[in-house]
Amino acid sequence: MGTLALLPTLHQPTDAEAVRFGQRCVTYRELRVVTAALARQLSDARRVAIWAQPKLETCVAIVAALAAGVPAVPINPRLGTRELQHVAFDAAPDLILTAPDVTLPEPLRALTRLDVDLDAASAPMPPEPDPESPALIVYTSGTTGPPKGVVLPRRALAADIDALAEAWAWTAQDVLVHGLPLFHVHGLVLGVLGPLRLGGALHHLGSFSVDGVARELGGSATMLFGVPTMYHRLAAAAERDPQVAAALGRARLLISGSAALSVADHHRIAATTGQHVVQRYGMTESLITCAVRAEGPRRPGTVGPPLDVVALRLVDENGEILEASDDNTVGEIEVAGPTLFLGYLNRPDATAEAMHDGWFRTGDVATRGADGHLRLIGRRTTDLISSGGYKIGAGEIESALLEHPGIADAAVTGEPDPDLGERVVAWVVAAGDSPPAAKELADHVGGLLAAHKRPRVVHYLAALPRNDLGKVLKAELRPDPDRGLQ
Ligand code: MLC
Ligand code: AMP
Repeated sequence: MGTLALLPTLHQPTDAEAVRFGQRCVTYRELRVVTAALARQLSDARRVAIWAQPKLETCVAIVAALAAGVPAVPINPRLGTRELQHVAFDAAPDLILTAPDVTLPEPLRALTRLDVDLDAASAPMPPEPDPESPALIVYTSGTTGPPKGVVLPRRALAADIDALAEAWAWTAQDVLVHGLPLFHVHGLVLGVLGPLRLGGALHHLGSFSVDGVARELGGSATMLFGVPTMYHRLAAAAERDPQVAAALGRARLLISGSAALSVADHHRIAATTGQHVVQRYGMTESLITCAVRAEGPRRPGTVGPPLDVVALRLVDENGEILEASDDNTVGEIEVAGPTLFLGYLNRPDATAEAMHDGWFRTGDVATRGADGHLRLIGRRTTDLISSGGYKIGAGEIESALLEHPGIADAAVTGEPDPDLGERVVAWVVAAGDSPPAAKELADHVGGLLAAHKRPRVVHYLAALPRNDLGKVLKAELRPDPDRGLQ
């Protein structure tokens, strides 16, 4: 098999450990056997959904779909009814792959189900699919409307993992630990396909815990991936418990992404463990585009320079390219290169809006230092809320709130939260005299959408401030002392 394979390790498997979830693990040789057998069962499918619980079966299902060349749609098992209906309709998978003993929710029951069998017998590996063919469809929130399916080709996954391997000297000798979900780029592309492409091992925690991280880094794990909320919790734990600090101190690299790691948490971790957390920046559509290098300077608050294969520029509001490297001039990040997606599924309009002349508009604004390191300042629009590493579209929650009969008008914003980075805040105008309680509204949103999208705070107003065009002026939202907050 040539070097063009996405997962070369499956074509020349060894008895080295590939993926471990607690007591359950597979070697590369075992992974090849089960994935080749499952891939044969997928050969007629046009697209498959994967019920992406944090389990070994999910990793096997993803690898099998990749081996078969069938685009895989990982599904967050905590999605609400509205999101499940949307994904099932939009992605229209022929099959859903799941671990055995799972009860699928109603919106997915009409799909043909295939349970992942870890005891399957050997079969030949299908031929390597075209590098330009779609590999994954990952749903991500925009500012308005339901999440969009980001279609990622095989070459983007391969190019990104290889560039990160170069940046972090990441090799088959590394054992990665994380407790990230398996339906987003961070946990899935970097966290599962990364080690598998490079021939190293993944120890997945099932769900994130400080104790799990400390246990693994105190053992054979060499690298940790996490979102800032996780590092915030690790920083506090390392201050309380010298054993946690010692375990973190042993890591080769601690890597943070998906949201901004605060300078304060960077310093807290450095003070107790001696480790300077490495940040990297990216998006579902572009994969990871910037990273602090393992051997380079680690300035807190920066996400490093662009990866070697990524073209990156800062532009002003008129689209003029900014050449400044003064850590001060602010521009929107645009990226180009082999790590980019193919487009949004069924949304040529949204794809055309996001792309121009081969450049992807990220919507993130940043400055650049003399050393080429980027510092993220925020987003061009405030309608994306960054909570615990998840991106939450304000428009989606506003629509859900308006579906409640007791709500006449609604706006959603984010406000700072020490643990999650930002928390969801709803501003509502009641339809009648007795406004629905905050808990009722949170439950209502949590039923339609994933639980992490529920408003944590609800402000009741007489009317929302709007401009002449009827657009809500979110910067002017203020609590109404007569109506209050819940
Ligand atoms: C969980 N909850 C959240 C939340 N996560 N609420 C708001 N925002 C979040 N992010 C709620 C649950 O609904 C639940 O509510 C309660 O918190 C406890 O649930 P839990 O699962 O025990 O939560 P916890 O362990 O606290 O989760 C925090 C977390 C998690 C940081 C471990 O949010 C997480 O795994 N985040 C990772 C997100 C991620 O992978 N992003 C990558 C996107 S890819 P209740 O009321 O029911 O108790 C990307 C590209 C890139 O962005 O650059 O990487
Ligand atoms: P998603 O589209 O869900 O993949 O989320 C991508 C968004 O996460 C980016 O547009 C950024 O706003 C944010 N993000 C990712 N990494 C970082 C980081 N290291 N620092 C700040 N924001 C980040």
